[in-house]
Amino acid sequence: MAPTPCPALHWDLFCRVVDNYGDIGVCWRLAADLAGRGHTVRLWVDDPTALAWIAPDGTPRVQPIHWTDATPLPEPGDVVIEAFGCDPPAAFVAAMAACPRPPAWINLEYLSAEPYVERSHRLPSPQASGPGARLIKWFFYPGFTAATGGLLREPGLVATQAAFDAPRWLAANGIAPHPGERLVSLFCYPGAPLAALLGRLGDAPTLLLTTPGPATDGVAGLPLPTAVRVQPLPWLSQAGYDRLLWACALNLVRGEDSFVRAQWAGAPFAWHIYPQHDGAHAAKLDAFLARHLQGAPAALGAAIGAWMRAWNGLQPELPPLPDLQDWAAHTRRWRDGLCAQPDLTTQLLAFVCEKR
Ligand code: TRH
Repeated sequence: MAPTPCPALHWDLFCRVVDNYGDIGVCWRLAADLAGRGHTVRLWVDDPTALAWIAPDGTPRVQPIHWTDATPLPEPGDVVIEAFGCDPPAAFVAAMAACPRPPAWINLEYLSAEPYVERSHRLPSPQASGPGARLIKWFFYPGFTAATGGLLREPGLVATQAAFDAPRWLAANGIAPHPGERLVSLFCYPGAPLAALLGRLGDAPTLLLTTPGPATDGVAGLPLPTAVRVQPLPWLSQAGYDRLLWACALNLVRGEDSFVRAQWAGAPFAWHIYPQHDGAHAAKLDAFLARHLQGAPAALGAAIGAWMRAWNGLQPELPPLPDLQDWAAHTRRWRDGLCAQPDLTTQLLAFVCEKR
């Protein structure tokens, strides 16, 4: 049966910046994607600072709202998304409950390839008490399989990337690789084995493009192999960062949103996973690797897996880089498989239309 077309809806998307930029990065992607499909979005964010570089020009139909305890609360829209379990204000939830037709209420969760995601996706959480008593909050999980909510992938992404003029974009952004130099982007947390990375990159002429923060700070002062040059970058807009990923031969990414965007870029990537004190990130990385490397030639799969585990300090020594051409071919196959699945926003729209 064809999915019911969803009318243009009014969305309230709540985001708390816990740390770094992934919370607001994911929420901005979702808000912009919804707006691109004709919906209007109020993006409530407790710390909008990063929007100044993530989305310097904003986008039509997305209204960022600096969310503080004093922010006046309007009537809820048609859909309320709380990102990563950040509770909307109690008075807002009470207003939702008082609506003749309450908004669909969705908790958009973190991305993981672990099996609990398929079990938990689309589960209801009936509210037994509190301001939202009798409302149902629904869990919506991004993921890599058909039994999950999929990944954010705005319409037109593949075509835009295919038409991308890398040399022109690089020149416009002051990035001038020498002839024969490969480009590598670096976005990581503190603690990445950067000295070992530089050593491994030294096997071929490389221009390493470092992002602000731990990447640029961590590389500064380290001895460089003769084949490696380093260029620190300013913060780019999200659209600019995407293009950086499209232009590079290898992308070292982190967190959630840059990790997903590297997969759409289709170039070899390594994920620096957000480290958790209880060590839970190791299982999360391994769950991703198991899925991602399924179907890769055995030696290549083992090499990519070992490299990513070592990049995350989960095995002692950073091995030589896997062959970048073979790695690229595998990454493109993986991307094509993901592209065959419906994207997260499409699935979210169908879910909302079903539940309203
Ligand atoms: O910044 P991150 O590490 O974010 C998060 C948070 O740590 C969060 O608490 C954690 O739970 C989550 O990861 C898993 O990495 P991420 O998700 O890649 O977010 C970075 C965002 O910044 C992403 O939207 C891309 C964007 N970005 C730019 O727009 N320009 C840039 O120049 C760079 C380097 C990134």
